[in-house]
This record gives sequence, C-alpha cells and structure tokens, in this order.
Amino acid sequence: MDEKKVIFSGAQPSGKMTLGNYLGAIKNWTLLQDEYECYYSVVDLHAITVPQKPEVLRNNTIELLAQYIACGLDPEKNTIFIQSHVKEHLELMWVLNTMTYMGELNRMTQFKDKAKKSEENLNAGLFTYPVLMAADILLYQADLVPVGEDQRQHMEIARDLANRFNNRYSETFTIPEGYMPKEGARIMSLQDPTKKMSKSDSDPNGYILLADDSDAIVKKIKKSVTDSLGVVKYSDEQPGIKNLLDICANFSGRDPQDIAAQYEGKGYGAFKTDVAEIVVEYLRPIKEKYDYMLANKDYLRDIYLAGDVKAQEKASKTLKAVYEKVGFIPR
Ligand code: ATP
Ligand code: LTN
Repeated sequence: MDEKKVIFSGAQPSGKMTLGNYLGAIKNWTLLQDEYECYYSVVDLHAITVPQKPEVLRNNTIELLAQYIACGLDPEKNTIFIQSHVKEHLELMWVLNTMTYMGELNRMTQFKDKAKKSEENLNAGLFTYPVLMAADILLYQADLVPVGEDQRQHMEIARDLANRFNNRYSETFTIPEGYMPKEGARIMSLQDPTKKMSKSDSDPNGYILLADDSDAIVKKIKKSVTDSLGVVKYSDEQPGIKNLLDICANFSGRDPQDIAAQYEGKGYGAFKTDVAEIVVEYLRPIKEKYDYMLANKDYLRDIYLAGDVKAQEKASKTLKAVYEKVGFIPR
C-alpha cells in the first residue's frame, strides 16, 4: 500500500473565522482530506503573540474547532487537535530557534505589520512566530501546507530550516511545500481593499465572519468600499470590485471576468445585492452546522482529545530523532 502524503495546517484562535480564512485555506483543507494524511491544528500558541483575554481565547479555541468541522473537515479522516496540547511543538521550536538567523526573521512582512500595530507590546514571540510555524510543519513531516498567500514568506523559512537541519546533521525532515488556491488566496478587507481581510481587524465591517447572520453579511457587502468608476470590471485599478468578484467567482465556480460581463450597464448596487445573496446562501449550511456543533461541546472535546493523542504520537517520533541528531543524551 502506498503511504499517503502528509498535510499540516492551522489557524489561530485570534477571533472567529473570516471569509478570507475559508477561501484562502480551510476550503482547500476540506478538498484535500481524502487523499492525504492530514493534521489540522488550532494554533493557540501562535495566538498569544498578540494580547488575548484568557476567557476569550478559550472560547475562540473551541469555536474555531467547531468551525473546522462545520466547514466540512471530517474528524474521522483528519487529526484535528490543539497546538498547546502537544508540547513537542515548543521543544522543536527551541532547537530551530538556535538555527534561525535574526536577519531572516527581520525580513518578515507579517512581523513588520504586526510590530507597527503593537508598538507597546513588541514581544519576542511575535518575532520568532515563523520558527514556531516551521516546527508545527516539520514535526509532522508534512509534504504540503495549504495556506493563504500571506504565508508565503513563512513557508520559505520552514523550507530553509528543514534544509539547514538536514545539511548540518543528516536527512531528517521532509521539505514542505505551500499550497495556495488560484483564486481566493488573498481576500481583501471590505473597508480597505489594499489590506488583507483579517479576523483581528478592529473594524468588523472589514471582514465577513462565517458565523455572521444573513443581515450582517448583506449590510457589510453593501457598505463595502468600491470606487467612483461605476463599472463592474475585473481590474487592479478597482481593488474593491475585484475583491467582490473574486469572492463571487470562488463561491459560484465561475470565471470572474464572465461574472463582470454580466453587469455591463448596471451599477454597483445590483452587483452587491447578488454577491451578498451568493455569500449568504453558500454560508447558510456552514452556519447551521456550526450552531449545532457549539451546542455539542462534549463531542468537540472528544474530537480534540483523540486528535491530541494521534498528533503527539507522530510529533514525538520526529522530536526523538532530532534530539538524537543534535547530541542530547536520551533519558
Ligand atoms: P490574524 O488576523 O489574527 O493575523 P488571520 O485571520 O490573518 O489572523 P490565521 O488564522 O492565522 O490568520 O490564518 C489561517 C489561514 O487563513 C492561513 O492559511 C492564512 O494564510 C489564511 N488567510 C488569512 N487571511 C486571509 C485572507 N484575507 N485571504 C486568504 N487567506 C487568508
Ligand atoms: N501563521 C499561520 C498559522 C499557522 C500555520 C502553521 C499555518 C501557524 N502554524 C503551520 C500552516 C502551518 C497564519 O495563518 N497566520
């Protein structure tokens, strides 16, 4: 029997899941779950690189897990777990930290962006965030990492660290590859289409949450920032309209240019009404399943407890090999 290739990915419980998270990453997770051995984590250790209220973090963690399932991840097929429950992530991170150059972390655009936003809390965790992400991926010997476009630089570091370790010691890690969707890899904020849609945005009108009700979705799309040209065209000069076309194309499986052609001679109002309807209808079953999952917290607990054990089994094997190669005496 051919061994399945391995996938690892994760999302931070730093808020509720947005349309960007779904189209950029989670949708692909669900599409790949049959062909790969998949590990999907709620990466709570990453979330605390920005301040979190403990109660809120706990809720977000469970809610994100519920959303994974609501989006279609099958807990029987995938290992779904909570990052902080598998201590190996932190242990491998330490080893990789000692092999990561300050210069390469300094180049990370996510760090620069987040540093600007949190000048009063410029902590070391924010700086070494990509090293923890590399540890996540390498522990599971992942071949493929389905993520959005914003994670490209972090994927490069993970690959560089894997190669660096393999060259310094001997073949240990699989070299992972990022897997980004053709459309939807970078969904933009509805309020500022030059910025990515982000669940930790301070303006809730900038993002659509999978848990938003229909009224909220319609309002946010109607209020979305466009331009004064008044023509629905798929063009870089109209980033707001382009973003709505991308969303629409992704949900309807149609070509964005074809959709644009349909609105010739019509204004933005009609276009926005249709986009809102497509989004609401697509998200309806996800939202229903999500509400159901949240009413079944014991089931969610069973899922992550089983996932934690399976994840740790795999992670501990890799870590043991790493410790030996580095020269630590086994206990
Ligand atoms: P935060 O706002 O707290 O930084 P986030 O929503 O940007 O969080 P994560 O939870 O860390 O990001 O991301 C989960 C996945 O969603 C990642 O693979 C990321 O690349 C993807 N993703 C996040 N935002 C977008 C977006 N706007 N468009 C496409 N993919 C996205
Ligand atoms: N940094 C990612 C979340 C993340 C991740 C990972 C994604 C943490 N560890 C490992 C893929 C693989 C982000 O989306 N901000």
